[in-house]
Amino acid sequence: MRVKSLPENEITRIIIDHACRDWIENTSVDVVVVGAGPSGMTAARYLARKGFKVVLFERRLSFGGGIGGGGMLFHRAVLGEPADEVLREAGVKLTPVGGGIYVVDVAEMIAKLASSAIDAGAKIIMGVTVDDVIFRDNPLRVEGVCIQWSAVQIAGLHVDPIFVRSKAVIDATGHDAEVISVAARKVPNLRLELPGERSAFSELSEQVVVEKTGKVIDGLYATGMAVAAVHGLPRMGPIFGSMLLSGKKIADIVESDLRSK
Ligand code: 48F
Repeated sequence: MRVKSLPENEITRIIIDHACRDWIENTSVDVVVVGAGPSGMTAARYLARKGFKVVLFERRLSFGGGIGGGGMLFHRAVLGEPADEVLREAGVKLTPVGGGIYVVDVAEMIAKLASSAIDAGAKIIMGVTVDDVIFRDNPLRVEGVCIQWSAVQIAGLHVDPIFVRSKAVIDATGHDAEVISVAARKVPNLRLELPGERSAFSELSEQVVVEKTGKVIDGLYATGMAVAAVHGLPRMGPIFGSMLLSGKKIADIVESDLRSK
């Protein structure tokens, strides 16, 4: 068997050519999702499936956010109905444990949430950190994000970011609600204070995180644990139903806002 290959410079040229095409295509999109955890990948899947142009930026070089750690590194997660439907649609195997609760394997959940978002048409770019928003006033609104290579941030280099414009930005960054936090700090007149999440109360939190999922200001939305940080809600630990349902709900809210414009 002869394995085909290329001269080294050709490998370089093809990579840079195609990566740059992706970047140029994604400088202006319908929706930027920040964070490839359970809520972000779910939101990206449903929005792409609805026909929107979606780019998801993830700081790390891997998918999944808090899924992979399961509960204290035990590689299983639980979730309750009706969130099982979100995983069933992605082909994840669910084992019922009674009372409408299911247990899943975290590696399978990560892989299939990511592949279903990509198959639906969402573009996921890893190794990119969103470090600020673009805003406009009269009326006050968010119109995109500032992005930076995560490696530049980790190295502590002084490098200006670049910009991606969008009709909607979804903060799916988890417990610290990083995008909304920076907007609260740096956008004048927003008058938004983030109380941060509270201690654990899983049953309550699974309910209220989904209920409170929504718009923060025009163009800026919260999903997943970012919702708990914005509204001062309790944490729930390794039960993931609300993360999936919050991602699905924010996709519906963004769709309705974008279609009514
Ligand atoms: O933390 P994460 O999994 O967020 P989530 O969707 O789910 C929370 C659960 O995993 C769990 C829980 C409930 O069951 O308590 O913790 O709310 O995923 C957030 C992702 O966002 C990335 C981060 O690396 C992670 O993969 N991220 C965070 N900040 C940024 C970011 C940023 N500024 N730019 C890009 N990615």
